[in-house]
Amino acid sequence: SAALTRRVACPDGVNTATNAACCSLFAVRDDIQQNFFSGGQCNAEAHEALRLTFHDGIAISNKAGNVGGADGSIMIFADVETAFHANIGLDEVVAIEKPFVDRHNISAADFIQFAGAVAVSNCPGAPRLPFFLGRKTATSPAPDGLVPEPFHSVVQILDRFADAGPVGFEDVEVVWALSAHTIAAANDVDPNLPASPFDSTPTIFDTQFFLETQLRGTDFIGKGTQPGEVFSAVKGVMRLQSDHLLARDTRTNCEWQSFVNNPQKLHDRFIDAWLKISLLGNDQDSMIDCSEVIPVPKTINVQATFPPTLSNKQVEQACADTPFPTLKSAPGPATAVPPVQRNQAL
Ligand code: HEB
Ligand code: CA
Repeated sequence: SAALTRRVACPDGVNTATNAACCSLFAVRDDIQQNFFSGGQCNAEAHEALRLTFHDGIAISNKAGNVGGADGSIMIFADVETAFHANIGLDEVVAIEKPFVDRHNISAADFIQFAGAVAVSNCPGAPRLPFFLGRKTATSPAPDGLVPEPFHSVVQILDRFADAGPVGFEDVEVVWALSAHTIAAANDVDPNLPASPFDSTPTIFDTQFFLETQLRGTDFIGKGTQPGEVFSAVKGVMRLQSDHLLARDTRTNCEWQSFVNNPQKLHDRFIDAWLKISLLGNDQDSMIDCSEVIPVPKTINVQATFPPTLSNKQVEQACADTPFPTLKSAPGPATAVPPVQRNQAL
């Protein structure tokens, strides 16, 4: 639109912002892009920064009076929270992020969500996530047991999300949030195989995750099953039991399938679900919209495709209302998807 918005010049002499409070975020952004995400990559660190937004945010319970949420507790009380089983591996990303918090004028709570939004912007095809500034700071660690595990049942997972905050998450919103697993890998599910991606395109924010989890699983990525791991359909890809079950459960299967080859829906709904996670325990109306500081992601123009040698024949149709979309198969023989790369300098 051509609406005129009055902008303020930032003290850095380079940037302008709609709210002066957002000015300090430009330097934070440039620092993490350079020194955390290897020059704006959708690498392992970017994935971990996104996972951290979820594990800080979701740790709030309506049953327990809605204390916590996106309050930085996972960093402020890292010794307590990164020892929780569900937070396995997050000690590393917390340790990497901490010095950035220390050298900028930003709270741990805001930094975690800001870094996650910037991280996602590095993944081609991603939506530009909104960022609001001004979270409350944790005064105590979150209790254990609030972060879902891959070996939990669908009922356990949906109940946990429904209990997160005064409003909670509807079943479909859980599916929306799981779009995050399109840019994700597991380091600790099978400790012998770190960086095992959840779809064939872990550096691209596409709909392959929703497609590939609906295919008949044929093998483990490694030597055998780990708690929370099931057969995957693609060599080199790991499938979580939780994703497998949500793709098939009657409460969630049609929503799951609806994302296949629908990048517009993927964008719109992930923005909704992630924003809600990023604000858990906080009041959006009293916060400042600094979304303009988040970089604009590269766009992609791809059709969802079955991985080589696979087709509609391997779909385990779960949604009873709508047939699975008819899609092409990628050409060539089946090749193993490589592990996700990390920033060697960190
Ligand atoms: Fe997630 C990863 C689980 C949700 C984001 N996950 C992951 C893993 C697991 C999980 C197990 C692996 C780890 C390791 O490392 O080993 N999730 C899960 C569950 C759930 C989830 C159970 C519920 C259902 N996520 C989620 C959400 C989000 C996420 C919601 C956001 C939003 N994740 C994530 C990411 C990742 C993950 C990003 C990747 C990381 C890396 O790569 O490192
Ligand atoms: Ca992907």
